[in-house]
Amino acid sequence: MVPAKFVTSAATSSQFLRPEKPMIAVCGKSNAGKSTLINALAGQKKLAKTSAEPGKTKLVNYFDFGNFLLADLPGYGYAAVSKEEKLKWGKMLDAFFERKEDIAHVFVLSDIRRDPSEDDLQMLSFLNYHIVPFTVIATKSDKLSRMKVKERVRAVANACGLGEGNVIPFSGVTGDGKAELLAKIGQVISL
Ligand SMILES: Nc1nc2c(ncn2[C@@H]2O[C@H](COP(=O)(O)OP(=O)(O)O)[C@@H](O)[C@H]2O)c(=O)[nH]1
Ligand SMILES: [Mg+2]
Repeated sequence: MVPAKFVTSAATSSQFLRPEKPMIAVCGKSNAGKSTLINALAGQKKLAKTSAEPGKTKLVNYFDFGNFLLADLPGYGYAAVSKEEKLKWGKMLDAFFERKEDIAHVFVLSDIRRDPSEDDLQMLSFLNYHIVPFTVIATKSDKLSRMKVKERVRAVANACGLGEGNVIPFSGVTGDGKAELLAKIGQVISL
C-alpha cells in the first residue's frame, strides 16, 4: 500500500471534494476516535490530528489511501459549543450526505464502553433513510477485556437495531479490529 496522504480540508460545502475514487466517510461524536482510526489505518501517528480536547475538528479532512479516500467529518454532539455552531455543523453534515453518490460507505464510530448517544442514533436513522451503507465501529476496545468486548458489541448492535456482524470492535492502540476494518474496506471498494 502506498503511504496515505492528507489531501485537503473543506470548511464549507462548496469546498467538498468530488472524489474520483471510492470515498468512505468517518463520523461520530467528538472524541470517539475518528482521527486515531485514520492514523491506525494509515500506519502513521500524525496523519490526522488526534486530540484529548474534543470538538476541535470543524473541517472535513480528506485523506488519500491510494485506492480509496477517507473523509474525517467534524464530530457531532459536543456539548460545549454554541447553538449557532451546532446548527452550522448540522448543515454541513446534511450538505455532505446530500451528495450520497459520492459516498461509498460510512463508518460510524462510537466508544465501545458507552451505549450509542442520541446523536449516534440520529445519524444511523439519517443514513438508513437516505440508504447510505454504513458500519458501526465500536472504538477503544483495548479498554475492555475480550469477554467484555463481545458483550458490548452485542449491546451496541442491539441499541442500533443491527446484527452483531455490522459492529466491528476496534482499537487504535492494539490494532484490534484493523484486519476486519481492512476487509470491510476491501469489500466496499470492490463494489
Ligand atoms: N485507549 C484508547 N484511546 C483512544 C483510542 N482511540 C482514541 N483514543 C483516545 O481518545 C481521544 C480522542 O481521540 P481522537 O482520535 O482525537 O477522536 P476524534 O475526536 O473522534 O477524532 C484521544 O485522547 C485518543 O488518544 C483507542 O482505540 N484506545
Ligand atoms: Mg478528530
